[in-house]
Amino acid sequence: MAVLETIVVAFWAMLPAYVPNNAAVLAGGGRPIDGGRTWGKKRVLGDGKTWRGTVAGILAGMGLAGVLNLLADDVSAALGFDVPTFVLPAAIGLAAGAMLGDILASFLKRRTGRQRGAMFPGLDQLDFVVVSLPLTALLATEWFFEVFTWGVIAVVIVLTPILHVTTNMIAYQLGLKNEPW
Ligand code: CTP
Ligand code: K
Ligand code: MG
Repeated sequence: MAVLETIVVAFWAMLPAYVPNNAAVLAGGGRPIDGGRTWGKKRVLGDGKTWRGTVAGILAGMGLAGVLNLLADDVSAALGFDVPTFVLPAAIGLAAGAMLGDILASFLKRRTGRQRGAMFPGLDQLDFVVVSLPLTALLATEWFFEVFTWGVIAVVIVLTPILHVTTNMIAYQLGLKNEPW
């Protein structure tokens, strides 16, 4: 695979995992998942992980996978190489895995004494990849190994932190997010 093709395929395949976090920021609010409960005097997850944000994030990621499926033929024809379409278990794995990774990251942040919104470099940028890729490999094994070649995985690991930092800075500048990370 050519380098540009690898980058485009990686970005396309990861879009259903990228969008949930941003959708959660827009939709978040209401009842926190942990219901305000603490563990060892610290919140289990904190007020930044809500049911509304999580459900909206998963639906946004899965919805986007559906839209990309509709566009795939035209985009592939225009680019001269195939972008992948998403089978349902892959869409679920990418979207739900992204939200689950973010939730697990908050769990770790609270256990290490970080308040809601505190920075955790590395974890903040890759939490959703660490869970969404293995979950997708589990739920849609054949699809996963067809799309996520080593080259694509390498691009994802490099591209994701860059995109994450950029989108969060934009969301912060627009007043949608409380912190620029
Ligand atoms: N959000 C949500 N539900 C989620 C994830 C995010 O409602 N599952 C919303 C919350 O309003 C949250 C905002 O999106 O404050 C930003 O998300 P994030 O940066 O992940 O949360 P933080 O507030 O920084 O909290 P934490 O320290 O736990 O990451
Ligand atoms: K986060
Ligand atoms: Mg945050």
